[in-house]
Amino acid sequence: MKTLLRKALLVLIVSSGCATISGQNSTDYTLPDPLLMEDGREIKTSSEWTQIRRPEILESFENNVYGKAPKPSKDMHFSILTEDKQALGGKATRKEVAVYFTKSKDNYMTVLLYIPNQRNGRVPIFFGLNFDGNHAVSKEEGVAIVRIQSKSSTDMPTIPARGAESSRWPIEMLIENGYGLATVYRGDIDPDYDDGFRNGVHPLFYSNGQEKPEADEWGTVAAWAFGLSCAMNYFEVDKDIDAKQVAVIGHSRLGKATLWAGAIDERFAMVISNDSGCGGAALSRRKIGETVSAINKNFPYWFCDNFKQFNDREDFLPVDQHQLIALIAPRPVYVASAEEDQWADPEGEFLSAYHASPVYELFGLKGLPKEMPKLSQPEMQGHIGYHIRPGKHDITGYDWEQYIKFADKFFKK
Ligand code: GTR
Repeated sequence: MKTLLRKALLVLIVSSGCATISGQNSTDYTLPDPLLMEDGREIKTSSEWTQIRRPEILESFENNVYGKAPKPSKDMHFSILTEDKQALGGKATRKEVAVYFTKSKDNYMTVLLYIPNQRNGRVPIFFGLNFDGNHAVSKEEGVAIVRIQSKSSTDMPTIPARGAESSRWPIEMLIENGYGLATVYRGDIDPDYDDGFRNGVHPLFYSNGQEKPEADEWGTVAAWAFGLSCAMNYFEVDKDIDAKQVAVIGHSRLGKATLWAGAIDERFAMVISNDSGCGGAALSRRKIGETVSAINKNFPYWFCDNFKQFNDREDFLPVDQHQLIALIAPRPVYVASAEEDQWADPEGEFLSAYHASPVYELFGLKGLPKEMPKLSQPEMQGHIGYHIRPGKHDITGYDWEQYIKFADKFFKK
């Protein structure tokens, strides 16, 4: 009965193009309308969206949330470090590729790649950052243990065991389904602790005399997104990879970086957010679970400094996260939640994907229906997919099964 009442209380009023949502769980809020230009005019066509509204929203996210980042450098270059054509018992070719961020050989990230040996031509790939090092993704001895970063500026790094993160990366399942997998250790791009931006990629791009990013310049999430784009430059020259079929995927904080990478870099053909929560798929204005002030307090280096102006002032944010998802249109996007992951606000993740739908509809595509899918009932009929599964904050085999089904729809027509 209580749930019914709560549901009945969740009313959606569409007034002058803005959705005002009220419910028992969250305070009332009004979402900024993706289809209203800053001068108040309404967007009516997909070309108006692409030419006018999309750049407005993108710029606002850059200035207020993630910060501006450089484009991958023209001096970027690559080298194949290792190649094993008989990986996974002969099912795959495994490569490790150094992606140098600039002309220098000093700063690079290592892309670990698995390509199915049974293939006709280039293959679509799933690509995502990992938490603990490439050797933690795969149990194979041949994978190098890269420079694992410490968890803070004072701790000594501890090296996770080989395969420690392998439950999150079902490499064989992907290979059997005809997909390649590419992954990079987040710490290769920017270590995940606050060191005043002295390490990682930021200093490589400072202007003369600059010591840290400006208030509207990139934090760590944007740096990770930058790394994802750099890897994309490599995929474009690898003859085994179909660079037009790269699904970028990320869990949690890396899901935030993934959505942002998908928004700024339209070369990513599909974007998948797994439990990305605050600063990812979840609507900030709901203030449920992790809030803007909580995330800025605990991780002051993830977003740009300007984002801190919205601590406890979410309603003043010129954007909200449904617009981040809308920036991915018309490319397919998938948002997933876990029931016990209340910190990431599953309903807020769903609502944000749902409120991106009008932009997909401009392109004549289907977004999400209004009703939040029930547990373990994935919705993927349109270009926006969503599921919520039982269990904790994690990325599981069940999540991957849905992502493969969704990718099959678009990549294996
Ligand atoms: C939490 C953080 C979340 C999420 C998560 C993770 O501590 O509050 O925003 O990113 O970490 O990355 O696992």
